[in-house]
Amino acid sequence: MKLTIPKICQALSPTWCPGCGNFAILKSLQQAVAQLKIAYEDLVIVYGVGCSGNMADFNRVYGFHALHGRAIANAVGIKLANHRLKVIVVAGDGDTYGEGLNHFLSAARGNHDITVLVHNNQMYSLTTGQSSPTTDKGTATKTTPPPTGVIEQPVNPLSLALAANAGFVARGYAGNARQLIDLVVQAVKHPGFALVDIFQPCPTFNKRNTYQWFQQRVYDLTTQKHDPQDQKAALVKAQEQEKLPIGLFYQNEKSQAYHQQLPQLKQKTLKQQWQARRQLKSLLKELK
Ligand SMILES: Cc1ncc(C[n+]2csc(CCOP(=O)(O)OP(=O)(O)O)c2C)c(N)n1
Ligand code: SF4
Ligand SMILES: [Mg+2]
Repeated sequence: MKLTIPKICQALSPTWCPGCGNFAILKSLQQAVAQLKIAYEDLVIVYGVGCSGNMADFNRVYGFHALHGRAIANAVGIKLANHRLKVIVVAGDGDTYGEGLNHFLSAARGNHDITVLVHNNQMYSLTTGQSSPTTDKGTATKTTPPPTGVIEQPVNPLSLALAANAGFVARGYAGNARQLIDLVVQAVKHPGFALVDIFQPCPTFNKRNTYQWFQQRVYDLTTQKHDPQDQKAALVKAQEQEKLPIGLFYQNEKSQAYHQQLPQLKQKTLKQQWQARRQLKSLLKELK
């Protein structure tokens, strides 16, 4: 059974605040999954903990709501257990670039075949607005009060991913759903680690990076002569700060995923091999 929009849509309505960028990301992901014509049993979405991760309640697909900062680790495990599955991660900037940063870099280095969608609202929003690793320097938050606001420089997710040799690096924007759908489709098709960092306005706690703020700064990379196969050019684009490019920064067309390099997984998935060798009864006997 192929996943279609009516099949994916959960009866529960999202509980996000009015105007939250998560609505557009949810709809874009659902559209992308429908376009990809993935079978119900072939998709798993792993969610982080956060407003973003609450999407677990709004998609009717196989899913796993991981611990905060451990969405990517769980996704890698699921992919290695059954590499025939498409595995998508939905997590926040805090989850991915804070608590989960080591897993993010490791999965990129390993070229694990997962698609990571980061709802980057530059804030820990579910816990009511503390600064995250992507909060702009100088921003006043509950944990970084005036007069200084955030003292640290923000991390640059795209530069980090490129430095770790991620094979697919893109940036989307909740205010451009058409482009976002396309980026998610391309990311899921990419054989290897794929990052789509998504600018996600949080009107409740991030009063700085608003829709209006982004509208004045974002521009589509395809309007410039950018070659997505040029990793160095992608690094330069990722460093731009006055204007903010959105689109596909880099794609390694020769990407070979982690599981494709394991001879043990050529014929059968790990799950199939496990079932063949160990029956539950004998396992239980062993544990007695
Ligand atoms: C290990 C751990 N640390 C902290 C928390 C508390 N916590 C829950 S959600 C959250 C912030 C989530 O921020 P982000 O990942 O950016 O998601 P958002 O809510 O912004 O979508 C924090 C700190 C937790 N649940 N587990
Ligand atoms: S707090 Fe921010 S991120 Fe969370 S639901 Fe509300 S607007 Fe969205
Ligand atoms: Mg966040």
